[in-house]
Amino acid sequence: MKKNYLSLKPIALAVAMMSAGTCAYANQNQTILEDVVVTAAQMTTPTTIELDPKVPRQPLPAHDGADFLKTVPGFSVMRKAGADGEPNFRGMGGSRVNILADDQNIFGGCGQRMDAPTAYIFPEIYDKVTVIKGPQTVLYPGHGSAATVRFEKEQKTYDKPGYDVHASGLVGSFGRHDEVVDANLGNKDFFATFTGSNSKSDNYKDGNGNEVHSKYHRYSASSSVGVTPDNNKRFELSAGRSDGYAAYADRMMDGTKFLRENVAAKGQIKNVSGLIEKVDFQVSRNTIFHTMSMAMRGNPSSYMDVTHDTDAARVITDLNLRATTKAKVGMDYSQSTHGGNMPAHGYTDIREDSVFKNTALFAEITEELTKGKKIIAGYRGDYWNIKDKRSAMSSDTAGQTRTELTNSGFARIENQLSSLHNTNSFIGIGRSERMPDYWELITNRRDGEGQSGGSNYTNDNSSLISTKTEKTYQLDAGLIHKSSKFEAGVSLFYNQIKDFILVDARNETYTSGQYFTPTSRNVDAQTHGAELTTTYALTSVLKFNSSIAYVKGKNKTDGLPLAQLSPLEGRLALAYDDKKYSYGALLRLVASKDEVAIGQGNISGQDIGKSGGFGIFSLNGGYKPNKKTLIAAGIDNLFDKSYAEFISRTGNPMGLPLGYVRTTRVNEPGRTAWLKATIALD
Ligand SMILES: [Cu+2]
Repeated sequence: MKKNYLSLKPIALAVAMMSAGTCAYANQNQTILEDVVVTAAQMTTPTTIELDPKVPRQPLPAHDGADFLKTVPGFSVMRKAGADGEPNFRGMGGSRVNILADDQNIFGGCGQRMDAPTAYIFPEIYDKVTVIKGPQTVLYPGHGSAATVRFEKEQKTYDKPGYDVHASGLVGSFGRHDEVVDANLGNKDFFATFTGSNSKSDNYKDGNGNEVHSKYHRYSASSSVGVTPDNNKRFELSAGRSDGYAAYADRMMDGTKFLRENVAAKGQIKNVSGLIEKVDFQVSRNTIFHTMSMAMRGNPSSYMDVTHDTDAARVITDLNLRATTKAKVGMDYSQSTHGGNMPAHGYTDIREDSVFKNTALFAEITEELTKGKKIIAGYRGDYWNIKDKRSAMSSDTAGQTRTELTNSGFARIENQLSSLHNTNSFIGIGRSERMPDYWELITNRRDGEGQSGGSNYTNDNSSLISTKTEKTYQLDAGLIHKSSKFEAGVSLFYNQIKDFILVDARNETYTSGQYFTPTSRNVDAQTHGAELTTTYALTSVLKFNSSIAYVKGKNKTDGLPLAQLSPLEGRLALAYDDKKYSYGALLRLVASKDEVAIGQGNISGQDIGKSGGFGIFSLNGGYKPNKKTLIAAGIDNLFDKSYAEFISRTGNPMGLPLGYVRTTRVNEPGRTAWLKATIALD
């Protein structure tokens, strides 16, 4: 009985605080101070969360896009080692979370999924990160069914000669050090930006003191130059390059090259006419060259290279249809070519294996019904053309092309409540039709046939034609309240997923070949859940933050729980901030997980087994000697607890260098101390 009471306590407390807060502190306009060190991101609007990637976070994220999202309730990250984790939102992994850098899709290249798109994204060089929950937008290429995450650079423009520079340096346990600079300058006619980042870490140790094969190094540089002929026009050219390496604790090879090169041309024209408020357009090219090898384990001759090149174009127009009606309409085009070699089998040259072409038209319309009440609806149609370029020896759909039209749409009502002050609510329905991705169609094999006799590759079992599109029908609802002493956000969702693409690697019926190539299976699934965040100002300098994330789901076809759903998680944080000094404490509580579907999951990984609950305690502090400088420090996992997340990869399999301990899952880092200094010059 006592145990039940304890486990329900965070929810009960949060609900009690919500009701107390709404009555006592309604109708005050002042807002609570922002976090100095972010431990749980609060909702910005009922459907979105906006994050400032230049602000320190706890626990200390790896310098990549996935780890950065960990502070958003509902996100979990599958750990492979020190960097390059896989983001998962509400139990949905892989391409269901649409990751965009400057509204461009960066697809990873690795068939074994070493490089999620977020492995190529260094958050701190961006100015804003926006998470849109559910299928409640149709405006972006790659259309995410579970969430859309935009990493954006906000181009600064100058009326007179000026500059803005953000620079930071970080040192931490396990030899970690990061250096980041984001410099912008310009005058009324021109602007230029330069960003650079460098991040390095040695192997970390888990709470038991065991070293994890996890060292990494990442570096990036990018630059853009542009002209602003007048206040309404902006044209820009940009280029960027990043590379690095990362050791992996969950497999027999490491990532020894992650080269991304990017060029883009962008333009914006505002106030074109009374009808056309704004036109944005861009063309871009992203190339990935990734190498996995055993070089970090003393065997450089064992390696494989993969390439993934994406050319894209996009135009979006903001229209003022009437005083109360606004619309965004646009078009996306992309073409992605994937290739690779297999030196172990004598092929050292890169051969193309597939080309994905996508053309999309989209429109989103907003109608203001009355003051504070609006309806937003959108439609996106994507036309797909996917060609299998493998040889007849490695695919029984060699030379074949699949074409498909996918339809996605949503409608929601947003309402400023008259009964509760400073409170916005929304309810929306959405349908998202997701084309299977490269991994689901080309890397994996099809369902319904036995093992192909121990052959090297998927051979005669291509899933190109057989794997159906995934249709998500989702109801989203939310409420957000902000007043001077209390803020709260609740979001709820319920869905039915027809033809959910389950990656099944349970046993030899579902896998084949020396790489245990798993199957892409269509099953019917259902998930539901909620996220809840609250902030309560105890005094003018002391506040209490809490968050809860919950998701539950089932695989109806197999009569099993749906795999890769994170357990219930809650965070409680106390933060003191007198604008010069700040102190914070964070307790993260994760429940145990008994409902599992071992061997099933998504392109990132599958369920390993049940997992136990844990609580992790962390501390942070900050010092602001002036408005431009912040020195922040933290100790994550203060009590050096040994633990692993439920969503994780199997730890240290065969093939690791001597001296590493095999664990069921890749263990999280033990006690980690860090110090970060940030300065802004303008
Ligand atoms: Cu790889």
